[in-house]
Amino acid sequence: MAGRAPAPHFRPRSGPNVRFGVVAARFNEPIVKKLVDGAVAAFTAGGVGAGAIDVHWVPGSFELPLAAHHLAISGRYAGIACVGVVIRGETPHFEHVAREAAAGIRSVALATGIPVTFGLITALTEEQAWARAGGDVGNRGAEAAEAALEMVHLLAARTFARPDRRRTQTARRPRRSRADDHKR
Ligand code: DLZ
Repeated sequence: MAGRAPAPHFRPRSGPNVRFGVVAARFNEPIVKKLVDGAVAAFTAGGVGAGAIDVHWVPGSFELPLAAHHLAISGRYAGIACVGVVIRGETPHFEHVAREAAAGIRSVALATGIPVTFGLITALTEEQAWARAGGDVGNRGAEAAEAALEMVHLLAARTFARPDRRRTQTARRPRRSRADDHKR
């Protein structure tokens, strides 16, 4: 099953000075470069200024979460797209790399509250990877950038930023009044 990403329901636009980061893993570099190009193009199409997109390279996909974490806590970035290519080798090593990259990226997003998105290709062959790096099956880097833009927009929306005060208050335990003290 070739999973082409669904078209976004809407394409949120970002301010030109709102910064976004791309963290790219150098392993399988020629393919990853296509993901970086896709991510940068998607951010630019979303209104992000070319000077407001920083690309940071790390050795491999295993290193993506740590770099993303540093960028996320720097306070410089509204969102971060992680891109990399993990291709199955002769040993299960690639499974560890892919699993740790995915879990790590998820943890960074949850721990920091910054949208950190998953633009990794995990493929059985190089051919499959090329197909997902701007070939027949889309561009995972562009999809990660679009997801970051959408999440930044969503989290900035009033309903997310400011929870309904009434619901918060009714959820609290009622305060005991002085009258209650006299009853005891
Ligand atoms: C070691 C390794 C292997 C076998 N395969 C990949 C891969 O397919 N894609 C990738 O991005 N990185 C791979 N790596 C490198 C690891 O991600 C990591 O850089 C090293 O294990 C050093 O921590």
